[in-house]
Amino acid sequence: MSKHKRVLFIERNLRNEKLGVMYLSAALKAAGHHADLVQTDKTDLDQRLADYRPHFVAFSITTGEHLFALQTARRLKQTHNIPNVFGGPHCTYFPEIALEPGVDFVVQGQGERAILDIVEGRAAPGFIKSDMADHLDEFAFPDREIFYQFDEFRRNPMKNVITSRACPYKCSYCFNHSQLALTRIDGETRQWFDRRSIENVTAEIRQIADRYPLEKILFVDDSFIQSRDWLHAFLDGYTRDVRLPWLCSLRVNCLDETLAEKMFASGLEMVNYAMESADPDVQQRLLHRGHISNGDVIRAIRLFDQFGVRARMQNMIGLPLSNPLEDALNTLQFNMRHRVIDSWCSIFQPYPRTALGQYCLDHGFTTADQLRHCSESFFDESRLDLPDKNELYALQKLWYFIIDGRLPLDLVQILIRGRFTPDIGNELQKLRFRCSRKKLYGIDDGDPDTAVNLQSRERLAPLNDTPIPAATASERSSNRAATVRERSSIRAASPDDTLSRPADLVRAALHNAPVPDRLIDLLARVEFAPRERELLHHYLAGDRAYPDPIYTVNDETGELLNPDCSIFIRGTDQPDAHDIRHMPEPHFMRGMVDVRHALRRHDPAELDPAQLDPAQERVPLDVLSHAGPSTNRPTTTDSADTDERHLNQYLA
Ligand code: B12
Ligand code: SF4
Repeated sequence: MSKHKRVLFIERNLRNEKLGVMYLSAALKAAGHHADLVQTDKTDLDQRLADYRPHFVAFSITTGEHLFALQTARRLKQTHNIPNVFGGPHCTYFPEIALEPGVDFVVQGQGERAILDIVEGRAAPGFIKSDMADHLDEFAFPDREIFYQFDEFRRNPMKNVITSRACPYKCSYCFNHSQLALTRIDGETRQWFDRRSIENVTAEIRQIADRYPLEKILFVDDSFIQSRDWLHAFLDGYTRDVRLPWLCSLRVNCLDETLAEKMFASGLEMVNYAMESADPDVQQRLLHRGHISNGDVIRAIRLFDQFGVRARMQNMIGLPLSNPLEDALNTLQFNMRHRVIDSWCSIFQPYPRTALGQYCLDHGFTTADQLRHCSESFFDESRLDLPDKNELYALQKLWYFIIDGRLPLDLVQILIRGRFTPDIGNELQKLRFRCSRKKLYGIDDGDPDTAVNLQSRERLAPLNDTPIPAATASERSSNRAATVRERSSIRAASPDDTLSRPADLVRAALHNAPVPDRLIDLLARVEFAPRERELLHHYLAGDRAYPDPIYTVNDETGELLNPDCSIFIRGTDQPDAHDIRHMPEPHFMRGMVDVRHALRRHDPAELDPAQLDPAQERVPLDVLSHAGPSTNRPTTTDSADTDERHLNQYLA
């Protein structure tokens, strides 16, 4: 039997290149083995197996992809009896996949060394934990050929590169902190973070440029600014040796003017950054993103603007709050007010083994079963038990267009109450991707669906002059008047009007809005209940249907403006923590936000001060009964241990 082994990586259908597979393929090839990749949606797997005759099949999986991988591995075990190897983020965070029937080898953590141990017969089947001992510079450059043998990946002018692994932050919805908890180095569990040398990164990019079409680099590091010193030195090296346009994700709290200017001068073209929620308390307590303030976000938006960097802000809606819609509208308003260029919105999906996933479980927002069947995509409907789920789904689908077209918030609040079928939702999602691609990457392939009536955009007042509702109100009523004149048959807001068909009402409401016609066509297919139709009539007649979201932030500092938001009540199981601002964990969010609501809905002057007395054991506002016990504990792992024991403890 040849000592050089063939490993076949199996994927269903890839839209993005996977650096993990490229790194493993490089490690295998450097040791004299062979590796290849098959996409089962595009190639007949049995034929490929017959042609390639692999010694191992391999699966690189994120959570969600594991179901297909397990099913395929089991089938191949029966039909071909080929040993399989599993690795990738899902195996790192859910190593119990090693216990699934039909699974041979499972690698937790970095796989470069482990895969060689497996194919060269040094590792026994079962669970293998990487010791993370290798420095990233020691790895061979990713084997790009395994992907670029396919034309769609090869000809893509933008290629992925990573300069670091892991991230020092601990956002509650992200898996990163559980990676930190399980990383064992030299026999001890501790935080692990590694970064490549500048020469190593630039040499890799030069090698890609020599071999493949390359116009820009997408750095896929979790956050590109982990160390300013490193980044300054990197930018010097990059400008000297590479000079290609580049894109990255970063945390805006790490950005300053000098760095922004230098990044831009070295070719930074586009950045991804996240605010997630505009409510500082949600950011800090629920999402554990305490390092970033709204003020940081506002400063960063100005810097991007100043240096002409295209920027995409990421937001998350459907959070486990008692009024997630209000939080979402508040965040939407922040995006509009600060003229975010490209705004991205996802629906929060609770992942098991994340702090926020656990929080949702502990506080009755989800069940263990729902958590296990978490979605592969964060554009699906919310899996949480939340109010206004339909509205949140519709808002996510319209988010980009609302911000890009500066739609009035009272109209938005009517539109999202329509019935958005999954079919319409998917169409809107696709349209959003096409429009955003054109706007963010400047790729205009003449797609007529993405065309926007720019004349109507010019008629709108600039957003930063005045707050949005006031700025657009008069504009809107004159637009509406024009619409009404054109349609001449409408006299007043009455259900008997010729515009009583929802489709006509929607078309009239959006008649002059700077949004693609395709969007209006899709919205015209949405069904509206009589109440919403009536509200649309009122809207067309110039009446406000909904007030603006209740709390707002200071444009300069990002702080909350509403004074009642600073009146906070204690939780019920922490007698010392009467003020939510001093509470260390996010488990009071539900109660806290409920209280805010209660306060806002009453005139604070009418509240009996006794009700707010922090000395009281309970607050006599019934909403507080939702606040649950403090059971949110981080996952911990034992330190030095055998791999099997480690797995057992992890599972326990
Ligand atoms: C770039 C990126 C993307 C890109 C590209 C995706 C891709 N598959 O490469 C895009 C934007 C498309 C994306 C989308 C998503 N992503 Co993403 N993404 C990342 C990011 C930031 C970097 C990935 C990367 O290139 N890492 C570098 C490589 C070298 O590391 P690696 O892939 O982990 O591979 C190493 C080991 O895992 C192991 N290994 C990998 N494969 C195999 C196979 C075998 C056989 C073996 C033995 C070992 C092994 O060895 C490799 C080398 O050491 C990571 C965070 C991170 N720092 O890794 C998140 C991350 C992978 N993404 C994540 C998520 C949740 C998603 C989405 C599900 C989001 C969503 N809900 O839509 C989708 C799913 C996409 C998909 N199906 O792959 C999570 C995955 C968590 C999980 N439990 O699976 C991560 C870990 C972020 C996080 N910290 O929470 N993502
Ligand atoms: S900064 Fe990004 S990668 Fe790091 S913990 Fe937060 S969400 Fe995860």
